[in-house]
Amino acid sequence: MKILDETSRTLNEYLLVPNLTTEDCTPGNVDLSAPLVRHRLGEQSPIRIAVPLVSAIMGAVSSPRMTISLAQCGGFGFIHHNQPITAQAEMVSNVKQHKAGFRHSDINIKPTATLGEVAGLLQAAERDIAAVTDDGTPHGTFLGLISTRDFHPKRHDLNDSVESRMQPAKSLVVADPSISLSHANAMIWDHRLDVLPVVADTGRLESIVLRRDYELHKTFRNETIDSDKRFRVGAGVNTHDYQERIPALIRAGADVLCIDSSDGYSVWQRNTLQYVKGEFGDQTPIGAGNVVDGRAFRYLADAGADFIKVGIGGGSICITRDQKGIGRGQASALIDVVAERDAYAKETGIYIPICCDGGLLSDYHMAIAFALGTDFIMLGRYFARFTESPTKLVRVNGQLFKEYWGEGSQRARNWSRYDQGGEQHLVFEEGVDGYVPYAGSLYDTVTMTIAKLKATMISCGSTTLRAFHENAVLVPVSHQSYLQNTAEIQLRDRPSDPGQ
Ligand code: MZP
Repeated sequence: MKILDETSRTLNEYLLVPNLTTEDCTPGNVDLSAPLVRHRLGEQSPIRIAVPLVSAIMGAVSSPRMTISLAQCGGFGFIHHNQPITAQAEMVSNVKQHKAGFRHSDINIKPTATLGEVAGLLQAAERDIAAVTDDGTPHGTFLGLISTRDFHPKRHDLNDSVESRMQPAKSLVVADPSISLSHANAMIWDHRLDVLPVVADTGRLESIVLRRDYELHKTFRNETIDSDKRFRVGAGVNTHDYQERIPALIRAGADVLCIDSSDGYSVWQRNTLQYVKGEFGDQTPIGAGNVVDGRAFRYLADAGADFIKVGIGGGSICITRDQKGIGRGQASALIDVVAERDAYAKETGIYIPICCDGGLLSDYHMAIAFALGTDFIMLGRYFARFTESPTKLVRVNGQLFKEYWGEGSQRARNWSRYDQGGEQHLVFEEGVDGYVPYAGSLYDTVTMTIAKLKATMISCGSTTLRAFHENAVLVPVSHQSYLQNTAEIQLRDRPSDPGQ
């Protein structure tokens, strides 16, 4: 028996102390790009992501739609493996069939439709925006535009009619369809518009260009998409059927694989890594995990892992700590693994990125994780809240929620993630099945999260994640100051009492 000489700490238990902010520390100068896979020190990782956020390998999170939307924001998604091999391969090839670039709207809706009907149409067509015409056809007079942003539960009643939400047509510029996209976007900027309808000579509505697409286009930076403008996509795998699953995923176009297990410090992960390296060389990068200490990091690094995920028991839907007494506070786990990653890089000249997975309950926890040295972050609950996640939107007591369940719950029964080496079923649960408050489209919230991360880095005098990690000054938070902060948040959230 050995007892570590430390207290297991969560990300919640740290705050950042500002450093000097200099003239070059502006949001425009902050570079959030991160390496995704191993590389030699001093060289660039062969795969980088523009925004260091990746979606969890979970059935309630990473659908093709989520993966594409996240890639459009500069992040990266992993299609889950708790499904037959052909179904997962189909999802991967679905993502690869989409070409990155500007998305146009071709849905036309009658102005008499209710917002609920429009929401249904948009969801079915996997679109965010639709045009409203007077007779509901592309030939009708163009009246306005409606987007999924209008369905944000806090802002609008679902029973409002489209007409009451339409933007006045005079605020829109109508352009000839032969104009180039760059010209269209220049017009959007000049006229300070969010959208630009493109209309054919016949007066028929052809397409719509969104300002947001233009902004997202600028964040692609070639790291998130390879030369044929296809989105990059990841896929989860397990340590059981990998000899059949992995070749099928590679054929379907998966760019990166990740062995998905609640406890990655096992000979089964080493065998899977060695199979991939033996069969496919360095052609197909593969991550491993999850681990919570330096020993496990080194074991998987030596076995060939291209990145390593950190975190056991910290997931918002996870009850592994209660069921098995296994885990470690996410901050303590990161500090240990980051130290081993850096020591490994110094010894071998090979840098293996690490991914902080779970235990991130708010945006500032992400900033703490980057300050502690994670290269990128995997999120489940955060992404499950959005329109783009594959789960049902439900109304409970007048409020909208999305379903969200753990892979170790009875609902997912992902036995290959929690397998104890016995029969192929879950003996006991390690995850819960619940709901998360609906938060509208991914784009708005991710944009906000990015802005917060940049603001934190600016306060800490850093314009790159590496500099942020090297310069960060952190301080542990006392229990008393944690309680005071929580009380202040509750005070801010309480509606003011008119009687006082
Ligand atoms: P979170 O972002 O919801 O806090 O955590 C997501 C992470 O929790 C996943 O990436 C995965 O590592 C982990 N997870 C998924 N299912 C379970 C479970 O059922 C779980 N226990 O812990």
